[in-house]
Amino acid sequence: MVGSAIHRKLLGLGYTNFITRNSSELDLRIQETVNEFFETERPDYVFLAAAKVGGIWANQSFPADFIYQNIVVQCNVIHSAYATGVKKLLFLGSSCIYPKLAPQPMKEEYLLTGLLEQTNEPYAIAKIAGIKMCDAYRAQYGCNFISVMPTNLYGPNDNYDLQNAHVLPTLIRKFHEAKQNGDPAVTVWGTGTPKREFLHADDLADACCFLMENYNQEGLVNIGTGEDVTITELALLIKEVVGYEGDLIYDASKPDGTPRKLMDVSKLTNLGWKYSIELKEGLKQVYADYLNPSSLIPHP
Ligand code: GFB
Repeated sequence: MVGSAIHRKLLGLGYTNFITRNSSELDLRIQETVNEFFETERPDYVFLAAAKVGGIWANQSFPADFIYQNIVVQCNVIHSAYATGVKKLLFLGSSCIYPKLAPQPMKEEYLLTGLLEQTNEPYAIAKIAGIKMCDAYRAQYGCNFISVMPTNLYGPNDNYDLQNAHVLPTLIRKFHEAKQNGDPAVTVWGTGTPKREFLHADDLADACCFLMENYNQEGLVNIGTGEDVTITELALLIKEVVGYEGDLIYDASKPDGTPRKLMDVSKLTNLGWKYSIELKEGLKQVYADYLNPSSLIPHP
């Protein structure tokens, strides 16, 4: 989802000289393969969007996969980027790197000031390692490697799996299927009270290109809207967009996760960037994509 959005954005900005690989063409978990790829292709600029990602259930169910695959992919790519003289690399992290009970909204300097949320600690630790690796290569070798922390994302090419995906695409599918089947209610996990911030992948891609062109410092930059909604508010919005008439029921046996993770986006705003796709508008867009997947631009 993120890689294809960045590719679309760069095409729109007029860039033409791309080197892309999908996961079946290049397995970033294998160090030798990654070294060979960088030695042969010699990219100048790298967007490291590849990651093992998933929703709260997937993070809880596959903690070993989340910590191992993310650490090994970013180690291989960041080190090869250094070894082959990449001019600049942008590493994508996640808002879950911040402490579970961080003051809200969360500023970049809250990193490593408290305990992490249990449901995604292995993923968060991997992403924190990626930030620290970029900073270490900058400090020791002078590499221009930057880190950006997106909030919860959605957009074309999202994962709609009922069990392992994130809340927004899963609820689109649940409401759509309930409407089609005439089901009386849709099940929402947890209590519905946690708050989440949602950013469209096209806005994220726009911010990544903006930072690739304009930001050259250590540390991290939050990318978000600076606005959040409760899971119940999100569910009601999706219900409206899908046109479902039934009820919501809550499954308290499922985890809520962190109570709130709203990004403080003042660093990015001060650099001159702001999101443009409002949540309701974005939901209408992705629901249209969901209904007509052939309209999607293929993954590069
Ligand atoms: O999007 P989500 O899976 O992950 O869940 P996180 C967000 C909230 O939505 C939780 C609730 O409180 C869920 O209990 N929820 C309600 C649902 N209904 C559903 C449903 O049908 N499916 C899902 N998946 N959730 C992930 C992290 O956290 O967010 C990752 O685990 C990463 O590491 C990612 O940071 C952005 O927002 O809690």
